[in-house]
Amino acid sequence: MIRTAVVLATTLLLVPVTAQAANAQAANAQTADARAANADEVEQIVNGGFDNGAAPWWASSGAITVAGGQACVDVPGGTVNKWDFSIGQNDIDLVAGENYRYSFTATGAGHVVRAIVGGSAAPYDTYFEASPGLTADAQPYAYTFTSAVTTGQAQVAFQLGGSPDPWTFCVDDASLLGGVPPEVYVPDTGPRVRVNQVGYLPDGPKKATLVTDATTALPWQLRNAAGKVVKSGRSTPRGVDVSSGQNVHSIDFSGYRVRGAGYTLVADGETSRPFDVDTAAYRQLRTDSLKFFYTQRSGIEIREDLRPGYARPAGHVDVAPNLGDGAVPCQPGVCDYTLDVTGGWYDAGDHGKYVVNGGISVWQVLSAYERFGVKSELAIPESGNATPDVLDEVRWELDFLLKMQVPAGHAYAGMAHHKIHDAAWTGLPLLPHLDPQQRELHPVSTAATLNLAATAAQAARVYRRFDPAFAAKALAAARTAFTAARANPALYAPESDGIGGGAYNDSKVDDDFYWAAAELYLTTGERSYQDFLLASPLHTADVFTGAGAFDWASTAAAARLDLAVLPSRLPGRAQIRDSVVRGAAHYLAIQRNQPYGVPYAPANNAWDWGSNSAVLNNAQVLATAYDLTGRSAFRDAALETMDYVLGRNALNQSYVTGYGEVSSQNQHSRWYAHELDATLPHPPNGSLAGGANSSIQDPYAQSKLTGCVAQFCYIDDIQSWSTNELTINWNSALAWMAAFTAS
Ligand code: 9MR
Repeated sequence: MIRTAVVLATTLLLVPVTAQAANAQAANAQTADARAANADEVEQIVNGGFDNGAAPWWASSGAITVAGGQACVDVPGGTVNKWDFSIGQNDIDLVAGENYRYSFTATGAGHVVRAIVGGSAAPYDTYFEASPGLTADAQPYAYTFTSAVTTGQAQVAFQLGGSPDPWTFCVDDASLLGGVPPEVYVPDTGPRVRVNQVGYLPDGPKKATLVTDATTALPWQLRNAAGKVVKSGRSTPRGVDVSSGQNVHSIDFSGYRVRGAGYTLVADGETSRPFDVDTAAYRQLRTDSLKFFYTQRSGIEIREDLRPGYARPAGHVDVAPNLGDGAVPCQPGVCDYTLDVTGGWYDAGDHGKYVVNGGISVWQVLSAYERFGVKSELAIPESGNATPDVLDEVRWELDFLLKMQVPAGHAYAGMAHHKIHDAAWTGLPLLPHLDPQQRELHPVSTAATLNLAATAAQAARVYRRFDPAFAAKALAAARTAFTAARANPALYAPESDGIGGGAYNDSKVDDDFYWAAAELYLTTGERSYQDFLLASPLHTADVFTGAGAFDWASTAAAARLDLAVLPSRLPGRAQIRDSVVRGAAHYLAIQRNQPYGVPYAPANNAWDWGSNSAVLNNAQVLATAYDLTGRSAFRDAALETMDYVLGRNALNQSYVTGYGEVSSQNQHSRWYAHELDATLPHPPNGSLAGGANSSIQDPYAQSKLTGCVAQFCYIDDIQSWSTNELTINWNSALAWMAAFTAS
């Protein structure tokens, strides 16, 4: 009966399960009755108690058996996606901004089900989802969320597919109660003294942030692992920090330089999480952040001996149920050929491969190589050959990018397809080799073509020493791509093309033209590319005005950094260098204003999707200015940025898996889906989470974080794809800055 469900849900949510709770049940029942009588809380599900047979519930196939007041279905084995078999109910009303409590009792030993509230017709948007692991006994489950939509056509459904073997699912007391009070999610942020939980460089800046109500300076003490006070001082009150809404002080113990582990900082009666004063962890982070890319590889098995715990069969190599990337057709009507686009890196937690995002990632890792000569041993299949591991790793992606170029003899020859991914979004978890979806090439785009031109030109320069034939092939492809882009300068990937994969829409390509011309010029020294880039209005523009200096969509700063740093005979080098230094000064000023030491302050305090990469990319500008000027203020500012990423932040957690006492470990990924399936691993150490995102586009984050202030708009849950995904372009930023810090 529905009323029973209300009582159960209320009891479970508000009162710990104790004897007291049982005694309180009658009182709660009265409260629930009173609320129902006030009509504040309205049940949206019909016959959720299955007291009147099964209608209006439906199942994908087969009968719903109702016995003993609960409903059961036989779930067939051998399906792949969760939604391949469902039981649900349609015609549910939702009102935007209203809070709902979704609760049910379910049985299904060992099976993780996807319980959703979503659209009942294409495109089947998900408004809320949870993935409870069921047991052999009936257990109650309850969740509260805020609807982002108003509709009369929602559905509640239990998606039960994806098991190789048949099993039985039973459900009772299904309830979707509207008008409930919002659930206030309070993150566990631990001690109020916020530090870089990994460590500070012995000769680097050492700053911390204290969250306190105090408005006057407070004493602090630095303690070593034995608890002995080794330094002390007084904090600096900073007022209310906009990025967190907290009243904070800053603490500076840069003068302390003695190497060691297990230090803590004590202030206002709180003891920070422990940290090192050392460089060793950064050498490891440089390696781990680069090792990330091997486990993102498509088209090759991941070897157990190279990545213990992360082995998996090759993904998308034409072995069932994969349809494979060996001969991928275009979306209907887009082209009449197929391409072999095997290989490359999966972009993120999805199975898509995107040229624009591949481009900036390749550029940044190769840039780290060009700047630092990274020689890390990455334990990849190619280790031990004559080429540095980092270049072998990037080659895996470059070969894929080259395959995305339209061959001669076809329409748009020389242009690059924007992306290749599944026709429809796949669910979680789903290992790459188990993806059954049709793969499709999407139309060519100017942005993708210029990403190919820029990175292939850069590759021609970097790989010349190791593989002249590949370098020549890459340069030819880059030239062809640049010419093709000039002939087709306005083919834009649209925002609407986001089904089954990300859109990566980009209709501003003057930056990509500038970047491609710059890389072609730096590699060839040729006059035509020089003339083109000098004529670009971007060449003399301030390209460091964005909240983040560059990203997959905005690449002018990538060009500017390379033109400033790499040798060339380009006229006006001094002005180019000055522009980078001025850009860095801008981010330095922002950082000094931020009590958490982050060189990032977006307009309206609206932190962007993947803010951690914006933060780290800005640090790359700071680090480059240090290279150009030798000014320690820039070096320290770049180093201090790592503090934010590694724990000196409002949530008191590191965003890099395995680094720091508390770190992100449930990033959104279809194969590092430990949170959903205990037999799968967490992401490997050195994986960066996207980070705080004020727009919280995913339903899970919305259910927990609605109303959040900037830094608090993050949750370490696999369902939160808008705050907690991992991607190649975010890890490339981490790798660059880890290399800088380690050097
Ligand atoms: O990183 C991308 C972010 O800048 C965009 O705002 C967002 C929405 O278009 O997409 C992000 O990229 C995702 C991509 O579309 C698909 N793979 C996962 C990426 C990270 O979430």
